[in-house]
Amino acid sequence: MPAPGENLRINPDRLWSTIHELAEIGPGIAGGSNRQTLTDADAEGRRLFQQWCEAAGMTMGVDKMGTMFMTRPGTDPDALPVYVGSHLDTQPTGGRYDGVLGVLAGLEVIRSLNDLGIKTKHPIVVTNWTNEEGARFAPAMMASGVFAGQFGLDYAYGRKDMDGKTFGDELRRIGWVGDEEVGNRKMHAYLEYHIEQGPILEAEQKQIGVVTHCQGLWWLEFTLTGKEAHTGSTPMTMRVNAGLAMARIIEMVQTVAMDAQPGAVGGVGQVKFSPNSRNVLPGTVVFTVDIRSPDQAKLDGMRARIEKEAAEIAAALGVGCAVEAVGHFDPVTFDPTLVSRVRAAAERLGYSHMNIISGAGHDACWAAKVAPSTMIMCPCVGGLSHNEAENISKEWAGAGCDVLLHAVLETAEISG
Ligand code: HGY
Ligand code: MN
Ligand code: MN
Repeated sequence: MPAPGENLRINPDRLWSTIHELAEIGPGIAGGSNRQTLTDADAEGRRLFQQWCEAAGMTMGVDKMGTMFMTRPGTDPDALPVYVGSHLDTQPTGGRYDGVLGVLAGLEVIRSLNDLGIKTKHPIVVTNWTNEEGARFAPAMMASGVFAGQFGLDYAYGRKDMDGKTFGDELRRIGWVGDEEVGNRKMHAYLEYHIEQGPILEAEQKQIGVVTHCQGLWWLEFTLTGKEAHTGSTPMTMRVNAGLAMARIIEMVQTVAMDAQPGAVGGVGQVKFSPNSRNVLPGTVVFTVDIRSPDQAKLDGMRARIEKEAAEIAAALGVGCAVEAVGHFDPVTFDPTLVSRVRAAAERLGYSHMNIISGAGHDACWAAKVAPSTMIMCPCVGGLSHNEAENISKEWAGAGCDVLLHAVLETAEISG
């Protein structure tokens, strides 16, 4: 199968304007996005994406996790589709590009193929996975996880947000429960284009990240039980201080991650005090420890040490300690054939590139369980993400989308 010509490129202006039109839906307070999964803003963004795809001649399928599959037919109806995609849901203080770039780059590939009058043997399906972020409902990459058989549908439907609302009720409320069984679709291949969300590509002045692996992850949710008491009149020797235990555990997580260098991270992003009153010692503290490493043994060793030492810290303070793994995937190796196609496309198009391991988790990590999968990355300014100031250039966005076009065409096979 001849590779597409180096002059085959997408329309970067259209990609860029489409990204910023979607950003008008669920705007953040500082220029980014707040389009959390299963909110009204998420529903509005879904409808706009559906309109754009149907205008480009695609038809929509939706599964019982609300994942959107937008199909451009191939010339061989029996050929398994090539899937491209990412996610349209965002963090509460997210940027405009995390996830969105990959979904709308998939749409741009279809729009460009339509402009160029190119048909492919395999159908192409542009995918918007529900709840990639896991910010409102843990775990992250939830819908792609159910699709890959990692979580059951009932488990996913029962997950609750901080206000006690369930995933299932919220999906029904926004009217996006599809009729397809989750995971019935078979993929010829899956490709995901995403911002790096780290500083390496920009620092190395490379336009394209050829993603060979993704680091593994554990999300450990701790529930510490202390004794609610007056912060003023309770003597220090009479306190059962769950807040103090949390602080010591977070300090320990930092030590464990530093001891595991290089190639490990650990931290806490979300804490809930109850009753969360400024002059009441907390009765309960719930927080999630996020640890990651590309090295399986290192990742599991960190988990074991954190759970052991957290129990010791809590016991020394008389604080109850329970832990539940609410998110996990092992380090991922992406498909070597697809990785080579991405690298060859960057080379052919004249874009600087380097191999990279993804620091963030992505739906591609679960897709890799059921189909040959890989990722393409573009730099982001200062490596900043999960922050409203997340920023990329139109040139960076367009370069990665050109590479996606070429890798998809080689995989879906041009047929006229
Ligand atoms: O947590 C992650 O790595 C992804 O952004 N959900
Ligand atoms: Mn993402
Ligand atoms: Mn994200």
